Amino acid sequence: MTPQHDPPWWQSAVVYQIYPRSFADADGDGIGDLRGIIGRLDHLAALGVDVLWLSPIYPSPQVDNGYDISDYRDVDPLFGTLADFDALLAEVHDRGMKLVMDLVVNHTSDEHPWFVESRSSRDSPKRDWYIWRDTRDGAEPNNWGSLFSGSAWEWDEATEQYYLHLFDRKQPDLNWEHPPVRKAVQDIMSWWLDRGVDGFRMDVINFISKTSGLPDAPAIPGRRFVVAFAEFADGPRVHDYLAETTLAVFGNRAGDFMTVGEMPGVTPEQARLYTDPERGELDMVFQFEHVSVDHGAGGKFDYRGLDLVVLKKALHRWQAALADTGWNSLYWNNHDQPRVVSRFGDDDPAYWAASAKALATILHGMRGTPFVYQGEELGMTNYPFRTPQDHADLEAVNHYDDVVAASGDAQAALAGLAAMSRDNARTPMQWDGGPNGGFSAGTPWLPVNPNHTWLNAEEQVGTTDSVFAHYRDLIRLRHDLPILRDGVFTPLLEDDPQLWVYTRTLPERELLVVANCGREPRSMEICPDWIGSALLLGNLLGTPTTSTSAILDLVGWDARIYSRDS
Ligand code: TEU
Repeated sequence: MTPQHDPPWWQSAVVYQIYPRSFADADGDGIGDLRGIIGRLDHLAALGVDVLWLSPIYPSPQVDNGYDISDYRDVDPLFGTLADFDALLAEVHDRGMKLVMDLVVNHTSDEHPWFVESRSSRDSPKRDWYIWRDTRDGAEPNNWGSLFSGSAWEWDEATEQYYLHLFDRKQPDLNWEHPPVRKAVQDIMSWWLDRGVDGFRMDVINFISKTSGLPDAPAIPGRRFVVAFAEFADGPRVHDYLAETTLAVFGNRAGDFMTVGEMPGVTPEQARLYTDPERGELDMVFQFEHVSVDHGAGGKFDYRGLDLVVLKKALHRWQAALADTGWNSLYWNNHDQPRVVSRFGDDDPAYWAASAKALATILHGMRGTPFVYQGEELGMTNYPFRTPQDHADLEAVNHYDDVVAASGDAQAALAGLAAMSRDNARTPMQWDGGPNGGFSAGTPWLPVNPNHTWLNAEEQVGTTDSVFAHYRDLIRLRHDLPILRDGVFTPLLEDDPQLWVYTRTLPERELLVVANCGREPRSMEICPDWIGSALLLGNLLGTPTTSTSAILDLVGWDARIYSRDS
């Protein structure tokens, strides 16, 4: 039997996120599917990842690409069948990997039978499953805005009340205060665990408890609706709900599984509570501070570019906050974020590979569980979006329509979308240089990035100095070196606008991670203890295998991990 105090398995694991719609299309309809994933599992085994997280595959009207679920216990025919799912799970387990599901239970689709029943009449037994309110002075019940533009309330003509939707109007929020809702969620989770899955990524799970009375958010001049994070994120009963769910679903088997809660707006103080193992809520959370550093005052599409010091401090704050209690997730990318090599790196062909590897080195050297989003291991870049019609995502389309309706600057809006649109992450996986990048024999639902002719898996897997090889090496280090799990994180040169430097320390060993986050060469003085230490991993060919002097000369986007016994 494993002693209780052993570190949980997911602290030395690396997770890989699959966005099924864009990963691999086996049936040629232009949309990825479960059979497609099965056909590409060897790519993931070669990369060495431990856990696969599948973005939603459940039946859905697909207004938000499956984050609007109409049946929690089946597979959307777009992606296959439950039998395909069972086959996928078996193949994943055969390769020694695990699989976690995306659980979207802050809201359902408005086409879910629960909501259909709920809206059928004010007396419906399911009325209280959602959040219904009367008008206030003939208008919306409060000033909350949807994260996808406009009001967070939708008027229901038939029953003459509004329902709350923090996202699209086709994503009504569930009422977690109503005990049968919580029981229904637990039953869904148990159903998937019985099928053999290894855990859950829980969508916007810090939004499930709203401030009682649903008060107005402080007004913002010039805005009718306000995205009221303070009123719905980390609300009064969220910790109770999570502890109750975890206990009911996992009981004393929690250690076998992995849970990660997606939490826009979460503070480090809250995250310590969510991830304190003593409290039995979640294993880790996705925080958003480091992926919000380039947002201007007008929001994410008011993109203002990168300040490296701000980015460093955001991530360092989280390293410090969860050093003693709780656990960090580490991510640059997911299906909601632009591609990191274009965003914080340099996707000019001269620096593309080095900067993709440097950013990977920085993230994977930190304390926490790293997440790799599909295509990140190849250094996939943002898409060259130009016209409004290029965008498929409802967030982008709504934003553009809002700007045009307000007769704002449409050109600036397009530039913001090009930099920040979620579609940047959602273009198909680039498997090879052939038609549609090897993603589909049909017409892909979003175009494949034209750079697939040279940026693709076939070029990189098996090539020693590829971005893929670098990710594979980082993942191997994570498995081999307990210091990457346990070592104390200490930032250095925090105010340097170009160098990213930190150490990881255990009593017997120390790692030094250095990265030059820019094109210009930089020299850096290291303390004498580090002279003669071994290069564990570098991102450029020809870096000397030991640090021979007190000065490290770093070329553009040079990144290195040194190791020494202490
Ligand atoms: O995202 C939650 C969320 O608030 C953001 O990531 C959001 O998508 C974006 O940043 C708005 O600017 C989760 C899912 O990851 C996302 O795909 C869904 O659209 C959303 O919840 C609703 O389920």
